[in-house]
Amino acid sequence: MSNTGLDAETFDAFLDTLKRFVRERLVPAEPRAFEEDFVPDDILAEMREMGLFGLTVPAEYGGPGLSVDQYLEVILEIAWAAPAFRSAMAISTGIITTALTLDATEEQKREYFPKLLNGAISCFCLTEPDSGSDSAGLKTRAVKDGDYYVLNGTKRYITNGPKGEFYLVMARTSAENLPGNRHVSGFLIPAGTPGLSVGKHDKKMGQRGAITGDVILEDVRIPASGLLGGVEGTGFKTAMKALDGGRLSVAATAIGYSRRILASALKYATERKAFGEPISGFQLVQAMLADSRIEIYAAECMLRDAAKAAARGERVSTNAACVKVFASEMATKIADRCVQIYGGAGYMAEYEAERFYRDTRVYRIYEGTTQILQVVIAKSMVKEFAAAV
Ligand code: COS
Repeated sequence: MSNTGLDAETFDAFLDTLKRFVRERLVPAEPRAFEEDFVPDDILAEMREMGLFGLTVPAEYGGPGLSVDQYLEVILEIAWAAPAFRSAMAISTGIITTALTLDATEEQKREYFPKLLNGAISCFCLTEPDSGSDSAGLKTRAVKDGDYYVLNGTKRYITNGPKGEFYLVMARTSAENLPGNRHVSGFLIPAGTPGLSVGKHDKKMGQRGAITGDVILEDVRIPASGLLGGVEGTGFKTAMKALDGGRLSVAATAIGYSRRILASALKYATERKAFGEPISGFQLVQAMLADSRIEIYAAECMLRDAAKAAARGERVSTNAACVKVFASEMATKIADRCVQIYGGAGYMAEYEAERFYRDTRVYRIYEGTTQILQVVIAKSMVKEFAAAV
């Protein structure tokens, strides 16, 4: 992602258009996205038309080159709609573009950035059946064979897996674990490569339409030019750097969706009457509304602070982890309060409060669980302390 981004006027105009698009096109399309378990084709075409998949492609490769802080404002807006829409585009604009920008060869950038600008759905394949938090423990193997690599393994819970147009696959290029996790390398693999197949859409607790699934590699033979950056052993660091940005994006998603959830709770509270008056007049309901507003404001401040630092080119691993933990934990609390404010109706599937409750739960899990991120934060605190004494 660029450090400068679009000029303020152009960006503000784009954000206004996007806000309208989210409310007028995405929100009304939610029932269809749930029914089809993916973004409906016509909406996907409109998202591509708006260039949403290539927003962060750097200007020197023909993209608008949004800066990190601008990009996160986009995510805050998209996340007002059901997660399906953000999920389809944000792997391309987030983790994938970051990984390509930071670590791809020139040839890879020239091959893959145009695909993103054309709206390619992409996938980041790190997690496996036996490795989630312990991402360096992956088993997928890439073995060099002349000018080729041959990959074998299974990737699990891969966002957009069943619909990917290309995949960034993390695999081990050494059977043994190496210091600094240098046994992990990244590979760019187009869909349709023989031996690469995808599983069914996973059945999940929530987030209907935001699809995940297995990506299976059976003797997938790719030219050595598919090795990310052309160097073995750099994949883990690429993944971690890309995940720093990914965590900011998940935080923005959790905040954007929390705004929607709170708006829904507030509307219901002003309409629903009990004891002869709207329940928004009762102080215990007001406390739930107010606490939610306070937390959203705090999370927005954290996000914008970390985003500005990232846009200045600073490493934000610790603060990205802080805001991801805070915003994801917050979103589940706000969704819980929303159910409480809806009361009996909140437990019924026909009201949106029930869906919000299920949808938000995963924010505390994916792209780093709260517990792994606590480890990341504490480790960096100890390191800073040791360096200071
Ligand atoms: N930016 C740049 N470099 C980073 C980095 C970051 N954010 N995080 C780690 N590194 C580097 C380290 O500096 C180290 O390099 P050196 O050997 O040159 O010093 C190397 O990567 C190994 O780092 P570390 O020793 O911290 O790795 P660990 O094996 O201890 O793993 C955790 C760290 C557990 C934090 C990591 O595996 C992790 O984040 N797991 C969660 C993964 C995840 O989010 N999965 C969700 C699925 S992806 S959708």
